[in-house]
Amino acid sequence: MTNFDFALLTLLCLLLPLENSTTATKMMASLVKPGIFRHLMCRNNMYPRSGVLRFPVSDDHVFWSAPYADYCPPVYTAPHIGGQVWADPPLPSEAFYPQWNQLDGQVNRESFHGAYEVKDGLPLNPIGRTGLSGRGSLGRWGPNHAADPIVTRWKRDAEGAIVANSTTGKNIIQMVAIQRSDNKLWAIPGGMVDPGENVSVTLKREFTEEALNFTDKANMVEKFFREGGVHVYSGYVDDFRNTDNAWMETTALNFHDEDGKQVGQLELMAGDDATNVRWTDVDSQLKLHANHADIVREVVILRNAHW
Ligand code: RP5
Repeated sequence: MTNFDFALLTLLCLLLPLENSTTATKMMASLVKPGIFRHLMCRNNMYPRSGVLRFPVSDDHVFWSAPYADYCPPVYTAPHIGGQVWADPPLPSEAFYPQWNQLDGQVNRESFHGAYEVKDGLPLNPIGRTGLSGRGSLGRWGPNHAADPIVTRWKRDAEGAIVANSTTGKNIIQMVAIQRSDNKLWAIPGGMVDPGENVSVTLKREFTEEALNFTDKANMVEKFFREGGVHVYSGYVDDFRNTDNAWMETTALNFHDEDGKQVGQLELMAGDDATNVRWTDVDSQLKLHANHADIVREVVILRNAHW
């Protein structure tokens, strides 16, 4: 599913009245073609850091509207999230009544994709089945909101001239990528938005922690981020931790260092839950965690860079 599909899907959900939700689902199904559908990382595999195998879900069985009489996903919530301040209590509960589809105190339980359904007291993944019930290792029931800073510069040669690709003639853009310690995949250095936190704060904090390891460049980074990023994506993340009842969504902004004299010159240093960090050339071969490459592609389009 491309970002365009997501945008269209969101628009459809907003435009179609509730009584027409079946129509919306059908139109959504027609947009998402089996085989190219991006809901891939959270299906048909072993749940990370567990011995729990997801119940099989074929492309044809992803949507909740598709009958799947035998569907019987295991229930799994990672033991380590119990009692954590960043995690919800278990459900069902006599004492915990989340306010779905809205701001619940400081916790944002709204999805970028419109109102999600709640079945038997549990929120349903807006994209569809994942083969696993419960929260897995995600803290929140329903949407878990993250923020992803895509920090970019132009690739330059030893003389400082911008390097273009010889085939497309377009300039090559580079991004700061971190290697995640949990699945070893390269990724945008994003992180979770804390309750009540402004996304702009999350973006700067996560970059500083994961790509700079809190080094002494705080002032310069502060200024670079304050000058503003360009919004490129808000929506579902095809994250390997997603379940039928808990899933990742993100807001991604591009912070571009046009002359390469700001963040583009900083010495990167991996920190927090990143094991490596580097400037990475961006092109169509880029392989990243979840659907991060699709999100980065939006930056390529925005900057008219080589892909
Ligand atoms: C992805 O996981 C998001 O896009 C974001 O990059 C990241 C947030 O999770 P943690 O890195 O905090 O685990 O789904």
